[in-house]
Amino acid sequence: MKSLRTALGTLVLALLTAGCSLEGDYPQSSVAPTSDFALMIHELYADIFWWTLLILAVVWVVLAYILIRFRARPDSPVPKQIHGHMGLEIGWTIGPALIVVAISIPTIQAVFATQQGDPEGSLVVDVIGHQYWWEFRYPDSGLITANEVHIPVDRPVSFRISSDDVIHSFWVPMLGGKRDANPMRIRPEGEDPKYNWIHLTANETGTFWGQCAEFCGDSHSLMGFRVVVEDEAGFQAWQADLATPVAAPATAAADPAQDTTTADAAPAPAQVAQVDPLVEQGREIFHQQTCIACHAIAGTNAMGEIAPNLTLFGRRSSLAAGWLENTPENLQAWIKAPQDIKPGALMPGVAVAGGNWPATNLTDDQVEAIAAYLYSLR
Ligand code: HEC
Ligand SMILES: [Cu+2]
Repeated sequence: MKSLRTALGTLVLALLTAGCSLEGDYPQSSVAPTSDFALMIHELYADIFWWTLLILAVVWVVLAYILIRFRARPDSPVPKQIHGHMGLEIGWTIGPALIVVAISIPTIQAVFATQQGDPEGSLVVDVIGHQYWWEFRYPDSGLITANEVHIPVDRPVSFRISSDDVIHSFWVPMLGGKRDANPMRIRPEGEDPKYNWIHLTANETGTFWGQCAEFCGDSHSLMGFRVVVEDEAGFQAWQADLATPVAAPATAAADPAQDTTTADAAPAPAQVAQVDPLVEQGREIFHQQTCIACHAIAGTNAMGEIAPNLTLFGRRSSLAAGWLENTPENLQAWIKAPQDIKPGALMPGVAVAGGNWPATNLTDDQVEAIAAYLYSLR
């Protein structure tokens, strides 16, 4: 009786926790496909799941029958021994082998289908893994961004995946993946670069979360990114904005609260005549600091190529490769002490050296101004 109660309690607990995990917003769900690629894998998974469940049900019914029908009764004789029964031995070897073959056929088909070449007219996006952030390049337009990549809905996209240091793995659970990012982009003279590819067509707009899925160092688990799937017009507008040097004209930092409400709806940069002195001050400091040795902002003297490109940075929803919400406060904390937020981050802080550059020794006021400036890049 006691064990029955324990068993029931465990079952209720299991159902409760399972129930909880089905509610709410799970941006890294791998059972909510939003692209042809993800759907193909999901269908394969679901098919195998239901067949497995059917097999399980058959096994349980047979097991229950045997347990009850042949249970030991008082004075029952020793049952007939069937050790080495030829028919049974062959049956339960061939049965599972057939099941494995049945599973492998659609699996191998899916493996080949997801390895198909570059579909005609697809948008190629270079995905380059770095410790611990993601770079995205559009070879057609020459545009570069980081940690938040935009793609159009209903149009084939080919992610060309590689790495600049160690092995990473590109994974956007709802869109598809995962594929290793290998450091084979830059090859010795005479050898071709090697890439892994993911070809997919997103069929829903929205922001999808991605994550590095291959252990790559201290902050591997903090190496996320976002994929923003937009309609064609929104995507074109975003690309046009990225191509226009946004830092050159004095863009006023409007009220941040107001900015967040309009950021998604109105992609055009706010052309406000009024100038925020804090932003101007931050602009001046940033462009005189070591920041520009590593970071680039289109149209300015910041042309570093070894750190996330900060063009339109203020529009990103996340900071530090998908790890923090992009707010002026978080931005200040990051500029002050990146390693406190991401162990091993290759960027110097106010008091600690990083990425082979000495500590910046910036004052709190300077950091606040730089944060205001970066946040105004929208
Ligand atoms: C040695 C090169 C280097 C220097 C100098 C440097 N950074 Fe960075 N920065 C990085 C790297 C690398 C990252 C990515 C860190 C990560 O996410 O792991 C980064 C990330 C950032 C990010 C977050 C970008 C994103 O998309 O999440 C901001 C903002 C930033 N740096 C601002 C600054 C500012 C401001 C300065 C100057 C005070 C500066 N950086 C100086 C290398 C550098
Ligand atoms: Cu990683």
